Amino acid sequence: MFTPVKVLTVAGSDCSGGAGIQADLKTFQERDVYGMTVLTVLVAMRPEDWQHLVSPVDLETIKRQFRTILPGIGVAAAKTGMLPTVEIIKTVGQLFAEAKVQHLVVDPVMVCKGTSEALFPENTQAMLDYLLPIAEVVTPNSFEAAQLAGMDEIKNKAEAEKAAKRIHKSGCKNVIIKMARVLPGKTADLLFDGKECLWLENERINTEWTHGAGCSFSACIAAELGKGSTVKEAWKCAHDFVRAALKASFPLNQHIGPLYHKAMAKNA
Ligand code: PXL
Repeated sequence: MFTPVKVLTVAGSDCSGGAGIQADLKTFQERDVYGMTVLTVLVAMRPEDWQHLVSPVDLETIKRQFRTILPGIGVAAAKTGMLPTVEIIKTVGQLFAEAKVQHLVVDPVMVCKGTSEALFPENTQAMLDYLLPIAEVVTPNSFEAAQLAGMDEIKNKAEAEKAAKRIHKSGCKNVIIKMARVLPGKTADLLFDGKECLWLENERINTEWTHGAGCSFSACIAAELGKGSTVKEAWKCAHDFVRAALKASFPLNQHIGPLYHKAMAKNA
């Protein structure tokens, strides 16, 4: 009998299909794990200007979905994505703390591609209080890392290392900071595991169609941890997976373009 590796994402729906739950499920499928979902918010976009319209799911419905999966089914690993309110962050943190999931990846979503302002700035403290202490890995981009670390901005590698060390103090075991657009011509990811800073660097892929890259990155890490990889292995796999999917990304309309999740399998 086939026994799948079961992985959960607690995140928002991006009805355009590129980010959120939709990106997570596409990633889980590509990484050969069985994906399950707890929906926290529904995001729609105004067709004229692609402004994001956000409808949070009520707490009782979030709890009901969560309990279907934990304790109802069980998971090898889980990730969180967009959690739109302080109450939802707190509730999800408490549910995970009770459920004692072996591998939890927290993607501290604060901004969406296509919108410039931070979506929920007041949520940063709630993530530090309720989610980071129970996370095995947190995957901020440079903006989110600066917010979590209480810094103005991250402009170079030294500042990223400083931020990672500060964020690590919140109790999260591993901090991965994605520096996609900070260093000239390069992308770089930093992993700080409490002991050493490791860097993965590559030339930047020149595309504006990057929607869902962060979601897919954290989903891939969760999938690989669920299959038994170490954090370092899962990180490298996610880095390569997202790079391949970004090289083959495509526009949906004039506003938005997602990754092509099948790229690695097809060698596209
Ligand atoms: O890419 C961040 C993100 C995460 N989750 C949902 C989103 C977005 C951006 O649009 O809609 C549901």
